[in-house]
Amino acid sequence: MRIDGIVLRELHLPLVRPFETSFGVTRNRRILLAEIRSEGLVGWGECTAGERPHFSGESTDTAWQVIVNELGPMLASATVEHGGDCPKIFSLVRGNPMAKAALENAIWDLEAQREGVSLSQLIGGVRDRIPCGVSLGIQKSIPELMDIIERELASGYQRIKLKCKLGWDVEVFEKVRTQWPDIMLSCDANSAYKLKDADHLVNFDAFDLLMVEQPLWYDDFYYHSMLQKRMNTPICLDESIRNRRDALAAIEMESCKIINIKLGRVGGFSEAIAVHNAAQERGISVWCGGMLESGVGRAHNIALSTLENFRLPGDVSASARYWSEDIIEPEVTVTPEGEILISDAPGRGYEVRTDLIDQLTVRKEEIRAFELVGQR
Ligand code: OSB
Ligand code: MG
Repeated sequence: MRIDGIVLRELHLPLVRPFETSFGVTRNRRILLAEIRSEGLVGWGECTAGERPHFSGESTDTAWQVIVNELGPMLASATVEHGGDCPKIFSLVRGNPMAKAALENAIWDLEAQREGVSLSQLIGGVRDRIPCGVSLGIQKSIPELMDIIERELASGYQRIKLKCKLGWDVEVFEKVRTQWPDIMLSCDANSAYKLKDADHLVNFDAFDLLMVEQPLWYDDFYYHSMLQKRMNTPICLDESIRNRRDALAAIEMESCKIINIKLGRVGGFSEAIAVHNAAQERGISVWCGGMLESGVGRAHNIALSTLENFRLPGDVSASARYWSEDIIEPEVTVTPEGEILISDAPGRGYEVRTDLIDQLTVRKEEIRAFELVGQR
């Protein structure tokens, strides 16, 4: 495909309510969108880096720098036919998976449009609907959390995930389980605990949790495998899994029984599919995580979730849970059964509202091929 233009934008989008994890509170998102034009088509990708480098080493600002100065010019200077060509094109740049995914996923979107198929069909998706869960941040009080859970269950969501940390864990699980003995319940620590907390973590086993996500260090497999030997609750890894090799190591070491796949964290669709396949071949279920995405990233998460081994409800939920107005049309909605229905329109399946994006844009840069700026 001929690349006719790459534009990077930063948008400011306030969340409808703050989202608190063990590493901090997010109130406003700074979202990077990559727009790639090719032969009359437009592909979109979202960079899922956080505002601060707290979930991973990337942030909105590091990603902006790496896309504008490195990855964007590389892509604009390359011959590209498929989304799957991108990892090789970007291979000189180490790390920075969320920056890479923003561009790679826009190419996958373009490729699907060029082939006249949905992104789900292009990647070999097998579902016409996906099961949805919600990720609930740490709240001011347990009664406030209980009200939120009641509302989310009434909307149909199939699984409730509670963010947790020391002081917001067993007491909370206890109350929630007493009220709702049978719901699918899980928790996510975002690395809030250390191995010395193992005796405490073993108490989680009393609450029939579907999983505990990333209890220990963000870059660890070894201590998670030690912990898994002591706990019945399945460990799910999120932060630790950067690519297929990590998934293989974690599975081999029995560091986890479930893997959360995030497109940004693994660098885009190519690696996400590779992690999915590696896990499937070894009988390890996966599900699709979220990073408080706008509609563009959400559309990609939805397509990814249609692959066969996405067997558990993801953190992929309705636009209205995050935004007063999303930047896609239609917005993402969830059925009373807690499912998102998959569009079979070509590409990402949701129109991008360029007028609204223009209003929300705070910076914008047209990216040039290396030869045009006389670099390298
Ligand atoms: O660990 O899954 C996580 C949000 C930001 C950073 C990390 C995580 C999350 C979530 C939110 O859990 C999931 C969502 O997008 O709703
Ligand atoms: Mg997580």
